[in-house]
Amino acid sequence: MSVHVSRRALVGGMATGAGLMLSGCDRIGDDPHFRSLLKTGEHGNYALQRLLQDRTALAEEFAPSQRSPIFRANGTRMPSGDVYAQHVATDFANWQVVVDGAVARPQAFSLAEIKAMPARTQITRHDCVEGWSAIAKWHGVPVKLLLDRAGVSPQARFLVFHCADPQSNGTMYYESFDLIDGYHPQTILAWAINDALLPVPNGAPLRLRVERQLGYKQAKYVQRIQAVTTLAGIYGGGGGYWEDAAGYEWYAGL
Ligand SMILES: Nc1nc2c(c(=O)[nH]1)N[C@H]1C(S)=C(S)[C@@H](COP(=O)(O)O)O[C@H]1N2
Ligand SMILES: [Mo]
Repeated sequence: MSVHVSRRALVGGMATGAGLMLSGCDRIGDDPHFRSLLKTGEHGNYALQRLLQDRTALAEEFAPSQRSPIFRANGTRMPSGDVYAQHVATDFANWQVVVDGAVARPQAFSLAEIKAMPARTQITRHDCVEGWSAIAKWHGVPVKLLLDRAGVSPQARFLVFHCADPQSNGTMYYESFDLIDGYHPQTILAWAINDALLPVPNGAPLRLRVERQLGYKQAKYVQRIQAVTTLAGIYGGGGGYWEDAAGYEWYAGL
């Protein structure tokens, strides 16, 4: 059994265990913080995983031969608008990633700077809730290195990834997660897939890989990382485009 499958099995098994623990352990069951976490339906999965899983564990990595013959594109395949078209025409020479919000030193990284930074390579499996998975090799800068340059404030709790593709509801695609995933060693801004520069349909010039979460968390066309203390007030407040638009789980942990 692969590590990945056993982790899923573990979550299922642990959920049952938590039920037993709740009824059997008054001290945790009475803790108001714990109770409110469990009561918040959309954060129930997150609460359980925080309690019961090692969130710093690595996602399974694969051998080059296990890669899928193609890595399809899903969602936006070409961001609309003149600004992105201009970036395509200039080979993304002027693309920047801003790191701001609850940070000591707001930064703007050029694409060239990001490509010159230490990179991580990982062959991982992408799981889309629409019912497909694919294994690919990703290469890019650990998000931790960008965060360290910016100096994330002690009060910051979440990272919001702002994308360059407008959605039909008038907002931009965005996603967010907590700092455990932000500092996770496999959380990278990838600029290459399968040894080639990231193509436009897969999020050129930079897309997120946050390997312990599902496909819709893997923000493409990333242009800003905003550290925040709360997700309230950011678009619909759900922490992501699909969370706001369709009620997807904010914590999409694998
Ligand atoms: N900016 C942006 N990021 C996005 C999306 C999108 O439409 N726009 N789609 C998401 C979904 S649902 C999936 S499954 C993956 C698809 O990545 P791919 O196009 O490289 O296969 O990107 C995610 N990130
Ligand atoms: Mo997806």
